[in-house]
Amino acid sequence: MNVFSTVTFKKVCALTMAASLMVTLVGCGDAEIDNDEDGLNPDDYDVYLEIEAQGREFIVAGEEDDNPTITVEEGDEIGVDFCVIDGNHDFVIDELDVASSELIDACESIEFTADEAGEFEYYCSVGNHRANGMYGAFVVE
Ligand SMILES: [Cu+2]
Repeated sequence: MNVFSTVTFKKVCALTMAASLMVTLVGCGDAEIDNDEDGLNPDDYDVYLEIEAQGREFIVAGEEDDNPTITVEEGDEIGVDFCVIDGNHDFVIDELDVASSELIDACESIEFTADEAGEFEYYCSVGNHRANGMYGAFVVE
């Protein structure tokens, strides 16, 4: 059963790479994600993000730095495939009413609209993760 799930995830990942060009190998790692979801279709969103949580870092596909600043435009429809690789984490942006489940070795798809301009923070609300640096800027222009 796990093997089937893993294969399914990798197929989806490969299609996503072909479709978006935004995705780096970071998003398609060797992590054994127990992923029953197919993930989102990047074409359905103004901005599609593949984000992994690992240690105290958010790794955004296509970005060199960990916990990078993410910039979108007001009104953008945002799709996020969020996967927790290591530990237990979530993905939260208070001002935009975004809050994933707290996940362990799992993925969750998140959809929201950037309906308010400003400089916000995405972060992990688990334990003291945010205080230990698990956050980045989320800018809506
Ligand atoms: Cu965390």
